[in-house]
Amino acid sequence: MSEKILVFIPTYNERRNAEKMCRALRALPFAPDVLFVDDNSPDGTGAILDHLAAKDPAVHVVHRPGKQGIGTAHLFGIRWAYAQGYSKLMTLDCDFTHRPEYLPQFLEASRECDFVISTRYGASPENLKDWTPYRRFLTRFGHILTTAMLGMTLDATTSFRLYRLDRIPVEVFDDVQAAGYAFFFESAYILHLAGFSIREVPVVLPARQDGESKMNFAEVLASLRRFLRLFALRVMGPYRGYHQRRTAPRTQAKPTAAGR
Ligand SMILES: Nc1nc2c(ncn2[C@@H]2O[C@H](COP(=O)(O)OP(=O)(O)OP(=O)(O)O)[C@@H](O)[C@H]2O)c(=O)[nH]1
Ligand SMILES: [Mg+2]
Repeated sequence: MSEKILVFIPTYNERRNAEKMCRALRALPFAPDVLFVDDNSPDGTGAILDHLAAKDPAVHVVHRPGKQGIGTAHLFGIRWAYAQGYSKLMTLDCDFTHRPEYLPQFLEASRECDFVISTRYGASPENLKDWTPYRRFLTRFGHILTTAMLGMTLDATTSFRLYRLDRIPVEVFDDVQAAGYAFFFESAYILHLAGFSIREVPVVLPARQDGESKMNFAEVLASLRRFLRLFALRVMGPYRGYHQRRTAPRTQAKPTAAGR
């Protein structure tokens, strides 16, 4: 079966990155279709994206009326990709911390698994060296919580990933509730619990190239609350997620060692 590949990017105030990112993605050897979901960015990113979509039919833009959170944007992108019949969905940020040059490696890794996730912990020790100490601390703290509270070694807080939509049923994503940045570790946890096979691709992450971070203190608190909730569900009893609603056990694609 031929692959139908989509790259999804949420945008909020990415005026200086959007066009460059779109060009970099379309220049990849497999020339993926691209979907942007813009939350009515005050800096005019939406108009730039409309211009790009008007020039290239493989570029799609969805506008939402206001800032609704990075998690709901990703869920929207995932459901949109299923509805349009894509077999693989790659997701990344618009700020060039996630370099499009890695995507062919993701594609290669996806041949043997259901879900590919980047990891900042297997690459060079120089990784994250451009980041501010605060941002580096948040990322490392998130990783400590992922390991200690969810029992996963995956770099679960990253959005730099690939989902095999041809192998993951869309209902899996019904269990993801987080609207903000917690979407990333919650969705990774659900995929991990459900036994989907996961491969990790080591990446080096430079700091954001232009514009400002949207990761604020409210997002940090919301993530902490979600970590606690998932931890409570984990220790108090079976987590009633997709993996328990399944009627038949999965036979294809055995889970790999990654993240177990
Ligand atoms: N549509 C939409 N996009 C968002 C929202 N919040 C963040 N984004 C986008 O999501 C991606 C990640 O946001 P960032 O601000 O880079 O968050 P981060 O990667 O944690 O922070 P830095 O890279 O350190 O700046 C970027 O492409 C943002 O423009 C949102 O509420 N809605
Ligand atoms: Mg970023």
